[in-house]
Amino acid sequence: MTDSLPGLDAFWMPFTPNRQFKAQPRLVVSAEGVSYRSADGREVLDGTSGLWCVGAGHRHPRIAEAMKRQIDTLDFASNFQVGHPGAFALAERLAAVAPPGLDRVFLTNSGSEACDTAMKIALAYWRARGEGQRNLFVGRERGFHGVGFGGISVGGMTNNRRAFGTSLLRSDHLRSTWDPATQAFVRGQPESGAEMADELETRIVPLHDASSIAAVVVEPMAGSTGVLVPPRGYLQRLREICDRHGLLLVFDEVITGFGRLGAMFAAQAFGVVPDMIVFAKTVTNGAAPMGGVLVRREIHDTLMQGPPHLSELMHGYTCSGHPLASAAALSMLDVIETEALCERAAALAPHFENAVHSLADAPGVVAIRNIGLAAGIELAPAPGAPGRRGAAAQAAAFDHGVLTRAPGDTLVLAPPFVSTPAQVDRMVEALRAAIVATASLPETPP
Ligand code: PXG
Ligand code: PLP
Repeated sequence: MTDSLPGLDAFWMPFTPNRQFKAQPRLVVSAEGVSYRSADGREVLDGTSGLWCVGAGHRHPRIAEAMKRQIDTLDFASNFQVGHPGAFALAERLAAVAPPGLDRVFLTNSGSEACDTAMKIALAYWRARGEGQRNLFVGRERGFHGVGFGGISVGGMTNNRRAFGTSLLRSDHLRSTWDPATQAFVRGQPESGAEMADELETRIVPLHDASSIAAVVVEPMAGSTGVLVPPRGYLQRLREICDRHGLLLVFDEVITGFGRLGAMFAAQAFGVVPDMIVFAKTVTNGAAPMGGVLVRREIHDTLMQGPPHLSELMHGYTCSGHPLASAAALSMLDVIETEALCERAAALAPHFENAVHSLADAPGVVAIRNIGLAAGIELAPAPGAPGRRGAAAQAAAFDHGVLTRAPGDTLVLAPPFVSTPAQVDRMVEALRAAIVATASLPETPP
């Protein structure tokens, strides 16, 4: 198998230390259920659900069948001025499973496009209402909203902004909800900390004035910065403050959407309804690229104006609502329903919680966070080299047969919803082995 692999030089890999990877490549060549097969023939458990996408497990037969049927019927049609039934059917299904009121759907090809789309809808909405001065976005430190210029403006990951810094939109940021002093080994939602939301009302609104704020954009649970779980009541408090000051609230559910927290959306898991929900990833089980925005009907209706022969919103992507992605998403929604995937995720969560918290005594573990089927195990950094231990532990876990993610020195585990308790245990054992193996790294990187 290895002999037939291509050269590695030309592909500039996304969000990857390219030189290090190409010196020691980790390639997977096939997948089934919760496992990959590596190029050297080993089984590797997918502890990331394919970067938070593959909740139903890899190569789900129903999704594969739907996509095969679709490509043999209508391979492609754009949705610019013509349309195909799949995108309409999908939007209708999504509206039916969304929180009440969010029943208009804009489709994109990624979470990044979906974040930028939500931000553009917010700007257009306020202009349509004669409040075009509302152009400041409020995000949160350690928030990730993709890599578009909107997303990095409202995002709070400094490394993602630094190299591009001068062209960003106006933004301000709430503090992150992570408080190591009180939350280090809390299981699930921290009981205290809801008051962290008050900063929106006590600092940000007075500083900028509500009349300049277009929207507040947050992940209900910050995923890519290592699983930061909102304190109980925090999101409710954000909603109340937004209501008091007339601000739009956008939940970025690219990671939490479609079952990760044991409900279709985090909005439902936490009982807080935002004005827009951004989604991607699990909507197609990763089988085709797709993202989108669920929009409160009043926002949509406000924009349905202007001359009838002109687009109401000058925005869209060639592949918005692509037939193959629409077919994949429609069958994923069937699978979520018929296989009760949200319920399965919820049922597996307590076992998962116990398993990840069993790592508390592993060397150098300084915090463990979890909710639903997401967990972050934070390691003490190697002296003077933040991120190096995380990267080494991620590589070691792969050698021990589990794919994990390492933002900084945190190992993230996010198993497919269809994992068995035994598979979760194997994932956690491999993490323990990786944590032990990297407890003291040699001075010079190998
Ligand atoms: N919003 C959120 C909350 C995300 O998690 C995006 C937007 C962007 O989606 P696209 O489809 O444009 O990648 C994401 C993406 C990680 C990791 O290591 C997570 C993401 C991307 C890359 C790595 O957890 N999430
Ligand atoms: N650049 C050019 C030259 C294009 O013609 C288009 C779309 O037609 C785009 C960029 C945008 O591509 P997409 O619609 O796939 O986002």
